[in-house]
Amino acid sequence: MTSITQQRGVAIITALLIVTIATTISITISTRLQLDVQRTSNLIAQDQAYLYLLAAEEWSQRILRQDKKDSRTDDLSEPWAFQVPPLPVDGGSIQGTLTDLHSCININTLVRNGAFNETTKKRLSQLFRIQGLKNDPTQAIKDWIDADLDTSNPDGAEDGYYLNLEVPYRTANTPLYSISELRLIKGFEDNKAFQLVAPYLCAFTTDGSDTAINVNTASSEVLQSLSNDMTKDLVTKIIERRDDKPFTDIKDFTGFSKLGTIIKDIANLSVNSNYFLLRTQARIGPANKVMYSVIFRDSSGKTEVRSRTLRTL
Ligand SMILES: [Ca+2]
Ligand SMILES: [Ca+2]
Repeated sequence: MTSITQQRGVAIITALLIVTIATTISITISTRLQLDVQRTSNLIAQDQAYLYLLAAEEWSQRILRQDKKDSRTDDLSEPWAFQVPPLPVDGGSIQGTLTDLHSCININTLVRNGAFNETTKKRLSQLFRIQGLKNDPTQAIKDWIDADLDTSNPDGAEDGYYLNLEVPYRTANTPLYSISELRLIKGFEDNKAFQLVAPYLCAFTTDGSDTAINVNTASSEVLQSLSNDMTKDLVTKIIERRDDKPFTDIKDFTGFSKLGTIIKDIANLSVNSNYFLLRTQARIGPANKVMYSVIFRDSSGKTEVRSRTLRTL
């Protein structure tokens, strides 16, 4: 009897063992399957979000092309400048914002054929002064961009300066790709200085031509940088006037409130724009993608994407 009971006991334990192993195997398989399904659906959502971003890019170019047909000038009351709320799409939402890259000072225009572009130099120096920077970093920015390794006197900086830092690095000696690169340049080690001026600057490369400042879209600070004699009151007047009736050409602008006598250098000023920055964001299921595109629109209204970057600019 004892032997039969013992045998039953062994049989029950063996059966339990087999059930446990079978259960473990099936749980492992189902967990892997679930992970695979999740991974695949994440990838599909990422791809879908990217395609929505490309569609938004095309849509924005259409708006810009239409704008060229509708108007000769560009100002902030036009459809391309509207802030639209997120648009619901299948599985999520999408949002796009176009900004005029002629409303800021393109830092890369500081250097022309290896030398200072005096117009941009004056405007940048004025902007830095208005924004309360203690030292004028224009010479250091020029050295960072120009191809040579000759340090500008007295405030420039080339490899000799940067290689002696605690974490050494070399000068780029090429135009900035992103405004955040400024943080590497002498004078901007302090984040505060960068935060004070970054909203009024942009960094992109053009096909060789200088980027003009569009007086119909430029911010108060950029307008004030156009002359040492430009007062805040005058800037307010300019903005009130262009909100009421955008400037039709530069003569219209300089004729307003005797601006012609205040702004001595009217080079690189315009009332229309060629370069725009598009920021698009798509949220599809678990995917949340952000893309920045620089869109160029030529004088005939044709558009093309000059650069495209995901997540950060
Ligand atoms: Ca327009
Ligand atoms: Ca250099």
